[in-house]
Amino acid sequence: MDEVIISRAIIESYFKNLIDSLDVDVAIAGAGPSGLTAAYYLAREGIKTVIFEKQLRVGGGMPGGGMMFNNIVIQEDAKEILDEFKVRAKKYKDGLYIANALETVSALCLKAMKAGANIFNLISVEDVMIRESAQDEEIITGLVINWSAVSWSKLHVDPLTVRSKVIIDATGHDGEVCRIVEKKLGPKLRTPRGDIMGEKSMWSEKGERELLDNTKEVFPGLIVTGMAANAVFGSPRMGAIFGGMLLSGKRAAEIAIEKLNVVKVLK
Ligand code: 48H
Repeated sequence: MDEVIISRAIIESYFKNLIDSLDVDVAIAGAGPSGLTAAYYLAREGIKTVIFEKQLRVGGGMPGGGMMFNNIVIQEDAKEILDEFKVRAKKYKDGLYIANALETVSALCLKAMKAGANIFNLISVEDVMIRESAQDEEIITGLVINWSAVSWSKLHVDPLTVRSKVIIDATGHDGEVCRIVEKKLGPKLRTPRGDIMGEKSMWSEKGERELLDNTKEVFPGLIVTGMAANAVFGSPRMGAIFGGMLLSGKRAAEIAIEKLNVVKVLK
């Protein structure tokens, strides 16, 4: 057992994967529940999909459940997504199910990767790549990425770039990709004011209801999903009910597929 061969195996295979992910169909920022769900439904259709996750671990806010009690609540509408991921869920009351947060995150991650999505942890999205279309419309054509350790250590290190036909912002409460677009290009988001409207206080029913409408192309080439969608469009937070995140991730995948002109209906 040669330590150098172990090192070579890791480095060679990692960089082969990374190089393979420099030009993709869909690049997703954030491996929380919405990003992982989107990645699964895209990869399942043979669409080349990559996720860049800032943190060491995947799952975003899901492993924490509610106030660190690591169970999550899922409503009836999203139960079929749990079934698709083979997550065990117990009926709690009419229309509400309870599932283990860690089991759910593990299933989302495993199924997304087995479907063919690449996930890179410890890589942050710090900017986007912009081009002009034939109609002089600004369009996002890629993500600018860097090791998370660079920003955490406040180092001045230039980033690298990934080209993608469609980008999905699944960065949660902060809506980081949309925030970057707003900062660099001005108030040009497809919100009523053009800027980020800001997340509103807790109202589970309204937050979940508005989430699917908020999941949309918010700038040419950029789809927003999950908590980021509610933050961008000024809808409420909803606490530890996660059905909307799964449904929103699936919806983001459907929109991306429409944009990629692959005419397929997701089951
Ligand atoms: C790469 C990044 C970057 C970046 C952040 O927060 P998440 O879990 O997001 P969602 O929308 O899938 O799920 C939201 C849910 O977890 C939640 O917070 C709920 C339901 N809250 C309700 C309430 O009332 O509070 O995951 C986002 C992921 C995280 O893993 C981040 O580390 C990652 O995105 N991320 N990755 N580049 N610039 N910014």
